[in-house]
Amino acid sequence: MPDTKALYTKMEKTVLDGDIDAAAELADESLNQGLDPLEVINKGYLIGLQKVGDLWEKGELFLPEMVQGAEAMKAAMAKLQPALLAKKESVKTLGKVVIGTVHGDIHEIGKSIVGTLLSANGFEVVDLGADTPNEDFINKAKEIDADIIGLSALLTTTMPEQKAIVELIKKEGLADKIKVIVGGAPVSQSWSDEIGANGYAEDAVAAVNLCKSLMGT
Ligand code: B1M
Repeated sequence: MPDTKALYTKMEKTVLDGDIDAAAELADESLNQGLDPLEVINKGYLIGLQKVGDLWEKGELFLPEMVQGAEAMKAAMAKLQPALLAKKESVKTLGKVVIGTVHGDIHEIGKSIVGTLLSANGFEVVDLGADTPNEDFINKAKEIDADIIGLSALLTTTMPEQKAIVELIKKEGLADKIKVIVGGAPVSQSWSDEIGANGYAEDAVAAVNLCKSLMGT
């Protein structure tokens, strides 16, 4: 019986060390062992990334090391994402979602996990990437006739972009048609209420449940 806990600890360390090759190799190993990719992300790599952020905040780690840790996390994600999508539960499209990280914010890992999990659960997802101009969300949503716009923000300084986009949607008279959900580490339910978004999700699983409930599924 493989020692899963030891594997998660090794994964955590690859992110702390910024070891891209080892992170990818361990992701392969976990897939070979048949482990759940979401659990692997949450219990392995993400713990490492959390620690990287904490150490950086304390000044015990420098920005290039935080970048390297994120690159290791992304290398693992590249291996695990196809496995997450392969678990697709529904053949019917539950709704169309345009997702991205807001303007001025280059954090993309959480948004990508949310987008992947939405796809895996039957949503049609267009991921606009990070640092996305506000109008791009609206234009893409109009173009594909989206039901939901998902806005990720990881910086307190970029949260106001979420508010600006909610206002833009109202100004364009699209609020009855397009729902807006918000998320990201500094975001909260009270912020969502304050800016008039249609919902807040704490993590990717909650985002799937929120989108399902907004679609009445
Ligand atoms: Co930056 N960074 N970073 N960073 N970074 C944070 C966010 C920070 C908290 C670190 C810290 O101080 N401890 C801090 C923000 C402080 C604040 O404003 N509150 C910070 C800072 C300050 C910065 C810079 C300004 C640093 C600098 O240059 N001086 C700079 C900003 C650049 C910019 O964007 N303009 C910067 C840069 C970077 C890197 C490039 C090095 C890298 C990002 C690489 C990349 O994404 N390609 C990076 C990283 C890796 C982090 C930490 C360590 C990890 C973020 C992450 O990916 N977490 C982070 C510290 C931390 O969070 N502990 C930090 C993992 C991810 C899965 O979680 O994104 O929260 P998260 O997503 C979750 C949920 O939030 C939720 O579901 C996800 C899955 O569970 N969720 C949603 C997210 N989006 C959602 C959308 C939804 C619903 C749910 O609906 C649409």
